[in-house]
Amino acid sequence: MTDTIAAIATPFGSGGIGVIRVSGQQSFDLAAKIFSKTPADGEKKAPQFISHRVSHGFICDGDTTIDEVLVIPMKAPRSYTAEDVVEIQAHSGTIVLRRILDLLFRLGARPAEPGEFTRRAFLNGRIDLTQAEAVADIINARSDSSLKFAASQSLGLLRQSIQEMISVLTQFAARLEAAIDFPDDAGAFSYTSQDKTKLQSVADKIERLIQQHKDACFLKTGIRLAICGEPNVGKSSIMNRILEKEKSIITAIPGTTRDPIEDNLTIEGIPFVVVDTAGIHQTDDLVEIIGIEKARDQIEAADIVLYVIETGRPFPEKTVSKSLPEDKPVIFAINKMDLIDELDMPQLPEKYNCFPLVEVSALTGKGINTLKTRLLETCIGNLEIGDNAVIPNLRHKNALVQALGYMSTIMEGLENAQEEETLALDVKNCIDHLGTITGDTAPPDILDAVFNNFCIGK
Ligand SMILES: Nc1nc2c(ncn2[C@@H]2O[C@H](COP(=O)(O)OP(=O)(O)OP(=O)(O)O)[C@@H](O)[C@H]2O)c(=O)[nH]1
Ligand SMILES: [Mg+2]
Repeated sequence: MTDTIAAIATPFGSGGIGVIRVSGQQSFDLAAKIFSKTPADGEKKAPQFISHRVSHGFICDGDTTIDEVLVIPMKAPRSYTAEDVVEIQAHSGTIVLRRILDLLFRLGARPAEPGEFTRRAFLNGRIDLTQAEAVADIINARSDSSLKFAASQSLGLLRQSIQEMISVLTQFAARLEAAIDFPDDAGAFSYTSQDKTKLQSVADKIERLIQQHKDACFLKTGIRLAICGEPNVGKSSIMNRILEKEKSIITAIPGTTRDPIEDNLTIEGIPFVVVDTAGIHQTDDLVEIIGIEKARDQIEAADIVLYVIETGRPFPEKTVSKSLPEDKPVIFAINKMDLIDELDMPQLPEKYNCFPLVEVSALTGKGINTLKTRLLETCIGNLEIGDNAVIPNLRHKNALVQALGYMSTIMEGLENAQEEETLALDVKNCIDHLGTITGDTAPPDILDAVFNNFCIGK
């Protein structure tokens, strides 16, 4: 890998500064060719780059000064890619940055592919695959919580945990191999209670990581909240109140909302995807019927359902019992509380007493904060995810599931005095699956899948 790559590393658009990143063997030479301590019309002074020291000067193209810049040269391996890297901080503006980049391309650099800088950091052994993926997660983080988990992963905590497991399995594999290769010296393999404890703890760890993925994946993608109920009860009004913007159309005409309408929201750093749906009731209107089907699909797809009823109307027992999901949390909201006397509160039938109930008025905003708190409590109240928790992503989880399968085969095999060759193969397969998580045994297609998710310049 000798070619030198360059790309704009900051987002497009106007801003204070824009950064061009150059990485590869030629990066210092290329930067020296376009950089001068004086503007183009002055006496050209060749720069003396000192690693990790900022140089101030100008990028010049022949007689033309393109921009006044700061250049940060970083000698390998103390750089993002672990290669020679030069970062040029110019005035941000697409035209200026493009001109500098074109100059670099003319002199021999080539445009970086999406994620190529991070891919090089991985291939040069500076970071493992979990850390590379964390870089993408940090860039794409939509909320404080997902950023926090991505940050802990970028510190290498997941890698550490995987490597500890691989180390236990490797030692175990070595003893199996010895018994296979040198039966006279090593004797028959004996499965001790200590082995059992160690293997069990690996299996437990894998299981815990899989569970943490399940618990936390909605913290990354957003907890899906479906707002549903009968027509005209104020679902769209509540949606807009929660979002604090006019997202859904509100009218006094029942059946206003047809297609599901969704938007993102964070409550205390936790991401939600809120979906407003069509009012559910008996109707012959074809368009409404389709809307109601879609509403039911949204209830199905949701992580939590907010069931809205309104004051002054009898509790819609029939609709509720037909629409309530059995397998996910539900919160009831009684809306339009501004219309009634507090003493005149509608009562929910006893069988619904187990559900949290919040009284709100979408008109005045009363109760909306309580509703948000209740949503948070209901969704994440039981999660035990510490600040430094390691949260595997879907790719990691799939590898963990495979590894766990092998762990149970291995442990079963040991109990049943399975032949050592078969056991050794299962242990190897288990190690390989764990290794795909950190990238130690990742085939090229996994690497492509990971790095294709990146943007150019990272
Ligand atoms: N007084 C009062 N009126 C409300 C409140 N919330 C909503 N409304 C009114 O109730 C009517 C229906 O509100 P929407 O938010 O469109 O109700 P919806 O449940 O989305 O209705 P559909 O989309 O037709 O199912 C509108 O006229 C709102 O202004 C409230 O808290 N108090
Ligand atoms: Mg509506």
